[in-house]
Amino acid sequence: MRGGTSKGGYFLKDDLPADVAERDAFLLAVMGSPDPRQIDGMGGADPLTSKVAVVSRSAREGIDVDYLFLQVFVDQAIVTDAQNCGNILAGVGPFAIERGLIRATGDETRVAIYMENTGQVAVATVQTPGGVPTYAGNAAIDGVPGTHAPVPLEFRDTAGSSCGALLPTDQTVDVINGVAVTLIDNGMPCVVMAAADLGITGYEDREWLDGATELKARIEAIRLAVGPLMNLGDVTDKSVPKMMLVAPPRQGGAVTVRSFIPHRAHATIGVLGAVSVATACLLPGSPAAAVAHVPDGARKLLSVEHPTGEMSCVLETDDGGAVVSAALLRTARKLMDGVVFG
Ligand code: NQM
Repeated sequence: MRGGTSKGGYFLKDDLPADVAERDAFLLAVMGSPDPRQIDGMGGADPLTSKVAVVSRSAREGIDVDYLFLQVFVDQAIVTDAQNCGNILAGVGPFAIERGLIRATGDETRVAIYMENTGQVAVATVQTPGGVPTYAGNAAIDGVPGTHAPVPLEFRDTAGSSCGALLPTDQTVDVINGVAVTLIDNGMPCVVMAAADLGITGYEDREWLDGATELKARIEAIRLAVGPLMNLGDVTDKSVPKMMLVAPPRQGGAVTVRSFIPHRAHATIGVLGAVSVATACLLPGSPAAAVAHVPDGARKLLSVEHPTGEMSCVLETDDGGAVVSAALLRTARKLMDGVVFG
């Protein structure tokens, strides 16, 4: 399925080996990793198309399904559950209905999803006219051609999803290797820094960023240094934290972002990555706040501009200005249904 601007294999948990090492070996073979071209598998030779959702009926109170996200590295034999994925999340509701894990409840079905990677809950609303998921509709998201059925996603209490606190160092700004950064986790561990401080404009395209060897080495050095500070330990073989380079908006939005996830530039931006960057924009004195245009009011629409458009995040804040919930629009599409061989 395509979920948001990513694509992956969606599996029923019971269809996969229970043993983690066996499961991971199978998934590497399914995707064709490790190989930069993933020629012997289903992966698309890009971290954004080498993803897996493992879905099961939930035994948790008030929750419909459990979702475990797995990132299958393209060119290394690594399968990691150290990150969540809000784009792949968009396909979980329709998949669960298609596979009979839950029943549609009318023309729209709200699906409560427990995200096992971070122990948090998201609610997805799936279009189910006549009790059947539909993928056709009028919703457009940047980074995906055409229009599809809307899949709104709502998140609550995502602060500290993997790092234990919104600001794991308790500070809005840390200086790492001479660069001012905000270490933040509002659903996704992120390092937010001014693109200008890394010597770029922040408006470069993905191809240019992927070819910027020296810039990438500098960013990776910062990433490895902050891993332990963010309670993530040694992040050498992990796909977090995500590295977010921010600049002033150019299309009337709130902020512009170029993200490294972490070794390739993102074609758009991750869902929870965008929530985390948007949250950083609300922190006075942070590198993001210095470039962002933040609207007034407790309910804020922040348009996060990325290499191929924008992603709109609706953030609800409390009296103290802390973000209590986030909502975003995604779409998803079933691409094929069948048997894959590992
Ligand atoms: O941040 C890519 C994606 C993601 C993650 C990544 C995501 C999120 O776009 O919630 O969606 O950051 O590796 O699929």
